[in-house]
Amino acid sequence: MRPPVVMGVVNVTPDSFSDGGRYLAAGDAIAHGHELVAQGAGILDVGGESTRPGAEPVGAQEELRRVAPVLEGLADAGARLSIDTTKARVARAALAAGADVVNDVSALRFDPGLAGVVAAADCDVCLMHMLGEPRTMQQNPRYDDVVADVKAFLEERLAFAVAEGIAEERVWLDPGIGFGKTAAHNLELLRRLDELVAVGRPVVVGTSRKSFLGRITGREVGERVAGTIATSVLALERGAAIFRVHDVAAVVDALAVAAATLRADGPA
Ligand code: PMM
Repeated sequence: MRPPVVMGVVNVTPDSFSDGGRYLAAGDAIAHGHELVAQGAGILDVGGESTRPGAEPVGAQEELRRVAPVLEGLADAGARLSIDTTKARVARAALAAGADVVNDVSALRFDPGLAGVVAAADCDVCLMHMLGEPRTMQQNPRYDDVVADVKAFLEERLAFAVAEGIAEERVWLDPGIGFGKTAAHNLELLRRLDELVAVGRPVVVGTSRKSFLGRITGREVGERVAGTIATSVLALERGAAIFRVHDVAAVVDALAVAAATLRADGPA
């Protein structure tokens, strides 16, 4: 098993569900990114558009105004930089500013130009499952079999990416926890994550502070680190490779212990 990689979240948005508005000033976002690297993040995921349920879309110009100075300020932070965007224009500028991962919650569905940008840059790309779009995705989501449906979607998007000239080795897959899913759907995806891992690409999981953890524990958004850890450790055991979280220090420790236990080669 490869060591788990933690992707720390740097949201430069006024309205993200757990940290909206906290790091809207570039200087605050850059300082936060450095702090997450010090805590053990191997990747920083910088985003300028909220994808919370019901969120209104943001234009490319405003998104770039938010993320460009932050990417530049984090270029030498000591972690890989990922740009969380669905837009070709934002991705192209972010890659020029030092990002080398494109994290697209639409899995190359929203902007027909994005696949070409990724192919030309030969960078890594995370393709995430979402039912529909953020404005409407939580309105009565339904599946025949959520795991089979998500797997079929991700396989189709992987084939699309390859047909567009993206190397298969560059693609990461993500079930999109909370994106058009009930709490029961999220739990089933985590329980059967090995079925997505079986596709053969690195699997990214983002449970961090999400509302289904609040449904189970009764905790507010800032108090869901224990739930984030429980789900991350179980996802590791089922083969997840990359963990997108806000509470980096706690999750890094939890995953280090879990990984050592699974490998049975921890400290003597
Ligand atoms: N979740 C959010 C945003 N981007 N990207 C990936 N690949 N996976 C996720 O689960 C994911 C994501 C929403 O969380 P945030 O508003 O706290 O960033």
